[in-house]
Amino acid sequence: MLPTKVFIFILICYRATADVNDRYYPRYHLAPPYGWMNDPNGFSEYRNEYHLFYQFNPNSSLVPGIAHWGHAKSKDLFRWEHLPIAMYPDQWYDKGGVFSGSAIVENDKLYLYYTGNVNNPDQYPDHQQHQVLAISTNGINVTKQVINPIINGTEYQPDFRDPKVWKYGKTYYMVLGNSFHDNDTNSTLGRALLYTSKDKTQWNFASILDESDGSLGYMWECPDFFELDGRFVLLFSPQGIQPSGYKYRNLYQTGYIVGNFDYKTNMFTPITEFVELDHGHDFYATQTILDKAKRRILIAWMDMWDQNYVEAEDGFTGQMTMPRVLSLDKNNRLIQRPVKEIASLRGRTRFSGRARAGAVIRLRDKAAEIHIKSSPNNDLDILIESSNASNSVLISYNYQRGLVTLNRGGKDGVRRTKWRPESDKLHLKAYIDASSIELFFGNGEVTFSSRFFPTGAVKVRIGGSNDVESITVFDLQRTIDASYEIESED
Ligand code: DQQ
Repeated sequence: MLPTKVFIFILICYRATADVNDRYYPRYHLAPPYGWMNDPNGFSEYRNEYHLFYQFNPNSSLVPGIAHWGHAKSKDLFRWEHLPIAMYPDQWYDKGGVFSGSAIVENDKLYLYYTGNVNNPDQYPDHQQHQVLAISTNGINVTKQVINPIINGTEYQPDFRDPKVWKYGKTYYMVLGNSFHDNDTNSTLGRALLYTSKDKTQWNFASILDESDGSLGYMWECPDFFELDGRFVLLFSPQGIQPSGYKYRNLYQTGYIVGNFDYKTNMFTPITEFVELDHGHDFYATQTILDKAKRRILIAWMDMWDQNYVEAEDGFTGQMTMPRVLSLDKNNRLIQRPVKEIASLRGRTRFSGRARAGAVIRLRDKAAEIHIKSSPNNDLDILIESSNASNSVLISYNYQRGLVTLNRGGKDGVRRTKWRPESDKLHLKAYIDASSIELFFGNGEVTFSSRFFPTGAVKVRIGGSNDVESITVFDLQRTIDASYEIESED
C-alpha cells in the first residue's frame, strides 16, 4: 500500500516526433529534435559513448533565443539518441544564455565548463560573461556547482567566452576567446587567453596564446588548442576578417594557426599564418576531442549566422558536420578525413564503374556517399541535381587554373579555392544529406561544407565533356530522426 500523503509521480517515457517537417531533416547528421541548434559543446567520450551537447533554443527554430544546452549521445558518432535538455538558463550568471563550452571526463564524472552570459540592456557594456562549472555523474542529469562562476574575469569583459578545457600532467588548461582594446590602433581585436588550474575549480590567468594584429578580426570565438603530430594547433572562429579573393567569404570564419608550445612557459610560438579550415558556406564554431582510440575528432556547426535557411519554417534549424579525424601534414596543413564509422551506414551500391559525360545516377532518400577518381589533367564537373535547378550544386575542378569550386546557385552561391591533386589521380569524396553536402578533395587537404535544399529526387550527373574514370555511389542509411524521449508527469 502506498502512503496516502505521498504525491505519486509516474514518469512515462515515450518516443515522440516533434512537429518537424522531414524534407530537409538530416538522415545521418546530428540536428536538434526541434528548435534551434548552433555550436557543438561538451564533446566527450563518457562510459563508452560519445556525448555531444549543443547550443539549443527549445522554444523556436526561427531565432537562437536564450541558449540552453541540448544533448545527444552515440556509440558510433552517427546513430545519435536525443537526450533531455542538459542545462537551462536558470541562474543569475547564465540567465542570458548557457553559452558554449567543453567537457573533460575524470573519476567517472563529466565536468562541463561553459560561459554564463548575462545581458544588461541599456547599459555599457550590454553583456557580461563568466566561466561556469557543472557536473554530471550519470551522463544525463547535470548539476551546476554551488560555487559559481569559477572565473569572473572582470578585466576581460565583455567578450570572454567558450572555455575549452584539457589536462596535461597534473595541470588543467583552459583556452578562452576574448576581445581587447588595442591602444595603438584604437580598435577592438580578438585573442585567445590561457588559464591553468590544479583542482578544476580555481583558475589563474597564464598567458595570451595569440592575438589579432588587426587582420584577424575583433573577436575570437570557440578557441581550441591541442597537440597534433608533434606540433600545436590553435583553432578558432574569428569574427571580423575581411573577404580577400576566394578567402573569408562567409560572415565569420574558422581556421587555425600551427606552432610550438612550451608547457613550462605557457608560450605559443606560431610557425604558420592563419589558414581557413573549410571552404564551404557553412562551417563554424568547431570543437575537437581526443577519443580513446587517440583520434583527434573535429565537429563543426554546419550553418552560419544570419543565413535564415528555409528549414527554420520546418521546425528545426542547424546541424553538425560529419565528424572528421584531423592530422597535420609536413606542410603544417590540417587534413580532415571522415571518421571510418561512416562505412557502417553504407547500404546498396547504386553505381560503381566508369561513367560517361552526361551519365545520371539517382540517389535514394537524398543520402549518399560518392567516391570519384579521375584524371588530374582534365576538368571535372559533377552536378548534384534536384527538381529545382536553383537548389542544385555544381562541383568542379578547373585543370588550367588549379581551382576547385562548389556552386550552390543563388546569391553568393560560389565558394572556391586553389587546389591541384597531389597524386596521380584526382580523388574526391562527397557526402550528400537531405540539406547538406560535404566535399573532401585529395587526402582531405581541402574540404567544403555547405547547406543546400534539394527538392524531389536527387541525382548525380556527370557534367562537362569528360568521362569519369571511376565513380562509386553508396546509399547511406538513415541513423537519426527528429524523434526523442519525452519525460512527462502524469
Ligand atoms: N555562440 C555562442 C557563443 C559563441 C558563439 C552563443 C559562436 O558562446 O561565442 O550561442 O557561434
